[in-house]
Amino acid sequence: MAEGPQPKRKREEEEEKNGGTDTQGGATAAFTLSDLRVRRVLRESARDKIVFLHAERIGLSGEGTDAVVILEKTPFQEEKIPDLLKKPMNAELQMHNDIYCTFYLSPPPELSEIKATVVYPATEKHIQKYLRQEVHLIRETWEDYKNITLPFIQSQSFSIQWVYNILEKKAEADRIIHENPDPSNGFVLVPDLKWNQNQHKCSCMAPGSLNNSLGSCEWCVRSKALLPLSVSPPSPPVSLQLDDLYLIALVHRREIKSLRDLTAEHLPLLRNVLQEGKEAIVKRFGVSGSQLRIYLHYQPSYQHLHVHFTALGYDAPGSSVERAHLLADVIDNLAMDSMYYQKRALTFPLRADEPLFKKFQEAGKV
Ligand code: M7G
Repeated sequence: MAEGPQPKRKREEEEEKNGGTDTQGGATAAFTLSDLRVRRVLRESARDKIVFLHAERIGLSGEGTDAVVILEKTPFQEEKIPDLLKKPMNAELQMHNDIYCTFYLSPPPELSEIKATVVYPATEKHIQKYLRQEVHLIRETWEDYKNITLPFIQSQSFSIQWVYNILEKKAEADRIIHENPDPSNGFVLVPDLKWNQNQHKCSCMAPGSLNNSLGSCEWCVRSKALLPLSVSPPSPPVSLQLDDLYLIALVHRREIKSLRDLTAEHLPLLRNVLQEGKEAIVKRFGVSGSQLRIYLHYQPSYQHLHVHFTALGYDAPGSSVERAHLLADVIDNLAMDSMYYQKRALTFPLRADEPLFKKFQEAGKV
């Protein structure tokens, strides 16, 4: 179970509400992974080869500051697979029976990458987000939204400073795939934090990539140059990891929190996200619109309207029926009835010890 909130966490929660302190307007103060000490495992999945850790960084005064560290074994890269068998390494035979045998390999570092995502400083809410817990489905009517959910998210939601940093080009500016700068109907499309995208090595280790005189592959150079959509970049080299392709469109408008705020007034914006998002992804990554799952979460963790774009073949976290709403369906629903999302009940999962779940319990709704 989670430990009780500490005074330090209280302070962090305040900072969270105010948009953060040292994270405002850009990157967090520099630190290295080795500065972090593991406190406990929050959750792990043998199937997904991922572990969520509650860690802390000890400051000069000896006081620890919480962090969440997510360690994830990265997907195989097709062109490196032959090396896995060829390169000298320990290959320990564990079992041999007739035509079946199992080996355990200890590959060299370049063939055994792990992606580490760090949230630092992390609030109690971040720690709770990743802690394994019992989950319940809530059926929220519009009245429940107004009386229970809305007051709660207005007082408690995650900081969305990272979103503003992207929109204002203070962070991740070099990762932007597409932007429509219109303040009402525009958005920014960037790779999501969850995409194991860092597989394509520039300068350029990718066999089959197009080396130019700078020693970087042509795809890399051209994609970094943020070519206008009218100019097609060459096909990505084989090393680009597209199986778990995951991008996110963040709208420029700041007052739209979630699906619940949408009306027909937002149709031009939503249609731009759907159309331009698909066009940008096919041009940049060669993945067509019919191979993309394009959806909104309800409830989102971050209350600033955003749309998820994932590879259809990728079983992305949060893409199941109790959380994902296809953007094309949302557009059709709003075109039929402008007040659709202010009328209907919406279902979403909540963890048993989330404060919002307790509010629904207190109101006798679960
Ligand atoms: P959500 O539906 O609000 O919540 O989606 P979820 O995290 O429970 O899915 C927010 C999305 O934004 C998620 O897919 C996150 O992985 C992604 N995301 C979160 N952060 C803090 C960042 C970030 O700093 N940069 C980028 N590029 N994506 C982020």
